[in-house]
Amino acid sequence: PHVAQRILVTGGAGFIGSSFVRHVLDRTDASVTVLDKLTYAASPAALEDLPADRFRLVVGDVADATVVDPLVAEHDVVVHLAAESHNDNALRDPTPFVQTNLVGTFTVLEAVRRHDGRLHHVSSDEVYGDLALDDPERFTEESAYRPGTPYAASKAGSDHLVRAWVRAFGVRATISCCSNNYGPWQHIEKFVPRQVTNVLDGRRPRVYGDGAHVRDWIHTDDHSTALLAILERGRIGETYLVGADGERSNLDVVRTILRLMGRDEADFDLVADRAGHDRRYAIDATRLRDELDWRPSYDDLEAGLARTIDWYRAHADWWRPHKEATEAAYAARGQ
Ligand code: NAD
Ligand code: TDX
Repeated sequence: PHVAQRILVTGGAGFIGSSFVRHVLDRTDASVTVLDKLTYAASPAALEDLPADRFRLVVGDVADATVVDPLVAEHDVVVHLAAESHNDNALRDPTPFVQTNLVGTFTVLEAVRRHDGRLHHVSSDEVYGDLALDDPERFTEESAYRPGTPYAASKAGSDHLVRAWVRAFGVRATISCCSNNYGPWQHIEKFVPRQVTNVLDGRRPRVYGDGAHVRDWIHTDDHSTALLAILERGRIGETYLVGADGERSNLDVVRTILRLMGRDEADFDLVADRAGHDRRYAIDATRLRDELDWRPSYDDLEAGLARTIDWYRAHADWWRPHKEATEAAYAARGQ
């Protein structure tokens, strides 16, 4: 497929960014520069063995205009993923969320405006708030912004900046709001890899509150193909919701993980709930499917989870050094 020749990917050393970079290099002839601060959440190992003539990593802060401006000038498109991404961390200290997610996005927008670039901004379904468990509705591009968590508010604010820059300054930008991703290279602070690595380490999975909370799961490979479709065929100024009809309760997911790993399905603990815990997210991705002809390749969450479990089993060298400290931070909050 044809996409612009030179793509700048912010946050490209993270979970979704690194998947997207590998997709671009595999499926197009574009070259990629990653700008990443290499925070605790980055996985430079996910970017090893990429073709040196088409790939480069620049270590720097997306909120630093002296770094961002010249990079944006050198590229045809910016795909902006750099963000603080974990809700529990934002409850402990929201400072870097405001700095990176808001000031960082502002910095990118100003550079794109100055150099007349094209921006794709990667956002989250959390900007729409949450739904009741029995609500027949799902989020659509027309849903009202109603963020309920400090992380979601920082992402919603970044989306508002992008929309205003499109309208007021004619910046050429698109936005996507995706549901919960799972797959390889996801930090073990997040729900699926935390529970999988708990089981691999002989710990019991830990589910917040009553566990009835619903998330709409999508494999990160499918998020990456959606981002490519939007880059190739998306309409400037539009928002696209990305989801793969994967609504499941947290209880259901943890029981599936336990079963796939050969353990008793009841072998987990209910622990202290997350403050302001959103009840349910659900995406209606009709626009993406109909307008851009996108389809997910994983339509079976159980099969996707099985492959993900195998991946974590095979990559203990990557995650195990971080396991103790990640669990200690949770334990301090009774989670
Ligand atoms: P991640 O935490 O795995 O990766 C984020 C990356 O951004 C890391 O490599 C980190 O080093 C980098 N980064 C952080 N602050 C930076 C800064 N100031 N300057 C430069 N780089 C910085 O996150 P992820 O799960 O891969 O999410 C990527 C994007 O997708 C985020 O914008 C997130 O809001 C969005 N998103 C995530 C999900 C999900 O389920 N994980 C769902 C929808 C949207
Ligand atoms: O140990 C846990 N136990 C538990 O019950 C953890 C870490 C989470 N949970 C629950 C909270 C949520 O209901 O599991 C669900 C998923 O939690 P997270 O993995 O923290 O994801 P979430 O808060 O839903 O946000 C995710 O999806 C939207 C991403 O982290 C965001 O970056 C994305 O924008």
